[in-house]
Amino acid sequence: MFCEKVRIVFAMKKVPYDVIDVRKDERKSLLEYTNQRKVPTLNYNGECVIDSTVISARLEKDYPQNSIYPDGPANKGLCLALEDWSDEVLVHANHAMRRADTTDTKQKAEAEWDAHFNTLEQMYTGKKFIFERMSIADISIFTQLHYLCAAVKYDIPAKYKNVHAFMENMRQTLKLNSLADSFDAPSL
Ligand SMILES: N[C@@H](CCC(=O)N[C@@H](CS)C(=O)NCC(=O)O)C(=O)O
Repeated sequence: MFCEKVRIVFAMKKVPYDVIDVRKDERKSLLEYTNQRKVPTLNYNGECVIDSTVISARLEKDYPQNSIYPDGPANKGLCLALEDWSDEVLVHANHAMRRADTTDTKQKAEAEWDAHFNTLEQMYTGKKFIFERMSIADISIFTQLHYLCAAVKYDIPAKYKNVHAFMENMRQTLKLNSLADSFDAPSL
């Protein structure tokens, strides 16, 4: 999900990049290059940049067109807080759902997601995006929900109409044929 988040930012900025799939050498090359195991890691013309939030901010600095942040410092702060909430809190709910292998753990994971769906349902009431245009907050939230649908294969309950409308809107904005597709468009 964090690599997908960064791929969307690259596409928005229309910046070309190469992908090195570190699964192929069990992350040996990644460990050698960065001394840590997490992806995404960006070799940015020789500069090592780790973490999707840091990579996104780094790209924004050099490529401010199609900004990933809303206008104004107050909304930018809120946007960064929501990005962090999605990356740190929704990801936990995804891991819980992915690992759930008993009725009890499945129920607990569903309850955790229900609380987040209720939050998101309110957040997206009458809105395509949280701020005036698609921001890194929407992208982070989308990548977590997309992973839940496409990888964990969990169907978001139909009663969360705003969440469904948001996903459909993001699918169209990102030019995905279906929500099961992964994002690999070179530019948006
Ligand atoms: N906060 C980081 C999270 C990155 C992360 O958790 N990456 C996972 C894959 S999605 C990973 O590489 N885990 C491997 C490990 O921790 O060994 C970000 O936004 O980039």
